[in-house]
Amino acid sequence: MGPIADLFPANLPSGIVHLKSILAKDTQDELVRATKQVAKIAEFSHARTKSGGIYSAEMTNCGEFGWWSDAKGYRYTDADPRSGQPWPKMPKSFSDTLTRVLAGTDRSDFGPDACLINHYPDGAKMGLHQDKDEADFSQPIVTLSLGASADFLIGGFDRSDKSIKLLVESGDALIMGGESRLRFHGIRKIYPGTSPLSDLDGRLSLTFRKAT
Ligand SMILES: O=C(O)CCC(=O)C(=O)O
Repeated sequence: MGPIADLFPANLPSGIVHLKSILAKDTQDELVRATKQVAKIAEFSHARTKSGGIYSAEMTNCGEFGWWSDAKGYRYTDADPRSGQPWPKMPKSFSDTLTRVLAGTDRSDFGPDACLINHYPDGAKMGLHQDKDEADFSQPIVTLSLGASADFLIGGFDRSDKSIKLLVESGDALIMGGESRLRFHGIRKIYPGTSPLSDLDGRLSLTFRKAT
């Protein structure tokens, strides 16, 4: 674990906690390795939006449930809609790391059953959206960032509300919960060539959720 001096930076909206440099380099490398194992079973692909567009980030999932999007809409499924096979199990390194990251926060009891993994090649982004396909909005979304740095946008509760940008870097964690659980958010841009991890081009976000 890294320094804790920046654990609670000022002026983030209530319910958003940015844990800067919380993951040691060898932990980040292990999470990348585990992600590659997941992707051998459920490969990354560019999901379709409900309206027929295509996400520029590639996605896959692990855990009991996975989030997916296609012509049928946005939803959690217990099997990969592309193959009909169950999503790969959540790697132990994912759950162990999450437990360590959340120890000492008021979210130490968070028990996700899903992890949506986004891979952003250079140039990819994610438009402002709300995460609202989960059953219980009292449960947070916790994201671990790996690889290239990115501008994470935090908006309001209407898409048109002003957003602020937060630089997220490899080894950071971000908790979105409480009053901020349903804020619009997205990824404005990836900073090409900034991944400190030799086995990762672009950016990975491991987004832990409680789907049910
Ligand atoms: O990549 C990120 O940090 C954000 C991902 C995101 O907003 C999502 O998966 O809903």
